[in-house]
Order: sequence, then C-alpha cells, then structure tokens
Amino acid sequence: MKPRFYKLAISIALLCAFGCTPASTSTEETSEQLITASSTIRPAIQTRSATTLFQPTTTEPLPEETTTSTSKETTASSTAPKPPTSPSSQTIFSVDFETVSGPVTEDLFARLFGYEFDHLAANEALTIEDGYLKQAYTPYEKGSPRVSAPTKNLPGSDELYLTYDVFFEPGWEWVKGGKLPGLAGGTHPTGGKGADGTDGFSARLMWRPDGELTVYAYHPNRPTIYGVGYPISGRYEAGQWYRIVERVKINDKNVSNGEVEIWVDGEHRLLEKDILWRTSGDFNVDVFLYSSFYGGSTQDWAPSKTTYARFDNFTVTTGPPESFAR
Ligand SMILES: [Ca+2]
Repeated sequence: MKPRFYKLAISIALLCAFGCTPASTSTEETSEQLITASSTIRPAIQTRSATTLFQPTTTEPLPEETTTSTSKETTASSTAPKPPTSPSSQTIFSVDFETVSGPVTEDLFARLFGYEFDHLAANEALTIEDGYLKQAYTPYEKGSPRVSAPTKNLPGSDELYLTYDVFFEPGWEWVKGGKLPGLAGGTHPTGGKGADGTDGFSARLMWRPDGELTVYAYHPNRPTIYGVGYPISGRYEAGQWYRIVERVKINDKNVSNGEVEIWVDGEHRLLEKDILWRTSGDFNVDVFLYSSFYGGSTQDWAPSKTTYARFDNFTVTTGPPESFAR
C-alpha cells in the first residue's frame, strides 16, 4: 500500500472510530449557493499592526482524548513544546469587531478585514454584537445556508497562519458536522469541485459529531471529489471560547511536502505532513476563506432549531501569531 493511501486510511479509520459513517470523510456538499456580488472596496496589501491582540488568560484544559490518535499528534501535557514564536512575523490583517455593531453587509465585511471578498453569501446570518461576529445557523433541507466569503488579493505566501476564536453558544447542536473558516489558495475549491492540483486548494476546519474538530481539505490526492478530514485531537464543548491557530505550508510544485498544523488554546493538536496541495498550479497560500454552515447536503445534517456561534480576533500572519491563547 502506498504511504499516502495508508495515511488516508488512518484518517478515515480515526473518523469512523469516533462513530461517524464512512461517508463522513467525504462530506457531501452541494454547490454552495453563492450570491455573487461585485465590490469596489479598496485594493488589498494592507498591513496592520498587531495592536489589537490579546492578553493571555488562564483556560481550563481541554478534555483528554478518549480514543487513539495518530502518532503525529502531540497530546497536551506540561512537557509539550511551547508554540513557536517569530519576531519577524508580519500581520496581514487582524479584526477584533470592537468598533462597529449591527448587521454585516458585504461592504462592511470588506472594510473590517481590509480586503475585497470574492462574494459574501448569505450575509444576513451575520451580525456584530458586543465585540464579536455572531452567525445564526437556520435549519434547512441541506443543513444550514452556506455563509461563505473568500478574500481576493490577499498577499500570497508559501506559509501563513490563521488565528481565530470560536464560541459555540449554549444550545448548540453538533448534529453530523459543518464547516468553519480556514486558509486556502487559488480558486479556493469547495463543494465537490476542483482542486486538481492546477487550480487551488482549501483547508477549512469542520466541527464533527460530539464536539470533535477536523481539518477538511481539498487537494488533488483526496480520495473522493469531496474533502478529506484530518482529525484534530480533543473534544470541544459549547459555551466556551477556543482559540484556533492554523498553519498551512504550500508544497513545492509536484512534490508532496505541504503541511497543515493546528493549535487549540496554545496546545498542539495536529500536524499533517506530506500533502500535495498543488501539482503545477501557480498559486500559494493566498486566501482567507470565511465559510461556516451545517452540511453536508441532506436534511439529516440540519440542526433542529436555529443555533448560534461567535467568532472573534481573525488574524492572518506570515509567521506564528503573537498569542496562541485568548
Ligand atoms: Ca472582539
């Protein structure tokens, strides 16, 4: 068995060990019902200082992993390595939602982030209140409406870090899973299309049943047309903030040496190596992909009622962020 398929088999086995169906590693998505709109927001390449960053606070440790994990993962312990630091890390954008409140329009979204977005679909689900971004997830026949906003013109890099805080409000339902923001490149493919190595990739996160998280990746070596899951160790709960840091490193063209790495509240939770994000494609890590919805594409992915999640402190940096914990 080739090493790549062996690794994918491990990933699939892990997901299924957590109680999912085999289909869960290739979550069905519909084409994402995007509402395309043009925008005339100022061009990109705006570097902001990291002055809005945050004081670390003490947090309760995450629940211990209760099942097997891959050997690549680092479990939390007092001897775990500290997150990396880099004095040369530059902030591409940092958004803390402290200056405005109310409904989120496409123009407001672009102004806050300082970047034009390819589109902002289903933005009526988004509001800003009390210094964070709040998303409503309304049940419908395919999960919940696809709220999606990929940046345009983000300065590309062979490696970027995305940091954000997420809080699933009390009453949250995990159901079968749904999408969370992540880094991407090129045409930022999702929805069972693209990612043939020449066009682009995506590396969003997902929540999974019972509070598990995974990286949900589109790249040319995935086993189906849908994304492949790389489970993030730990189990997460509604009613508390988590800080996610995602590092994505592009691969050398046609060489399987790309990576994705995840920390949660400063604890190292995933390092997936040997990824082929691109073959000959002329793109790198150059998209922040806001994307969040329940699904899947069938009714059984939908929550039983409208649920809510909060997001805060979206930051993209060229190196490790200033703080890995809230
Ligand atoms: Ca805030």
